[in-house]
Amino acid sequence: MLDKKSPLPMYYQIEEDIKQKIDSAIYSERETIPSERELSEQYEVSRMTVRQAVTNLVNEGYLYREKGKGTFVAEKKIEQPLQGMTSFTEDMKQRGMDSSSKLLDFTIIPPPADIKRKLSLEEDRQVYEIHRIRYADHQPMAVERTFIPVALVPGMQEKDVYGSIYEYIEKNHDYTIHKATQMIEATIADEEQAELLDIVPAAAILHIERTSLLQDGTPFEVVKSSYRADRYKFISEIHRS
Ligand code: 16G
Repeated sequence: MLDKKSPLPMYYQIEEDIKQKIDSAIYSERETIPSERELSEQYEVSRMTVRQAVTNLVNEGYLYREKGKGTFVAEKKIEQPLQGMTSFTEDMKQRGMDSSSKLLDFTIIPPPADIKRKLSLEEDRQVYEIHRIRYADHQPMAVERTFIPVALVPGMQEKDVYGSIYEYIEKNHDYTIHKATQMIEATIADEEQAELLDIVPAAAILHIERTSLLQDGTPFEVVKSSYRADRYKFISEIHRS
């Protein structure tokens, strides 16, 4: 129950109480929470106070509203550490989730100028352009556009990229994947991305671009991906001393 004498505002105490109920699965993921009327009776506060708490939790991604249906508990975001250079397949495996991909396109093209530069390619070199939707437990998490020099990985075919590209490269060539630089930027989904990711247009997405190197310093991929911001958060550990 709320502490009416506390200096903490009522709406804040309600938020904390609802968060605690989500954590302890009293309110389960994808299920509705009680209505505003029920909550205001339960906490003995006005509906406006309840609405403020619920709106804050919606804005923070703990809850979501569906028109005419009510307010639901959001699924917990996947926490992705920004250490260690892992593949999507490895990340999902570590979490005990099932990973899969849908191949949207697999072509060989002359690289666009920025890709050519990032992959340090000479004239007339071609790249694979691989466009995939990545799923975790059958839910779309990201769309990825991967560019890999054909000369580095000759003979790669569509069937080789349904699973892990990193596994394919390391198993079929004498390569060790070493490190990458990665940029993360906030954007909103356009119509196409929204459809592929099963989110509403203009929903928040995280645009990530990775350029990866082999052990000998050769750049072997540039990946442009769009991750669902409602399902992903990136965590980094930082040290001061
Ligand atoms: C991750 C990487 C992506 C890489 C892919 C390989 C990020 C943001 N992206 O999705 O750059 O190409 O893994 O995954 O982490 P795979 O080996 O399962 O195909």
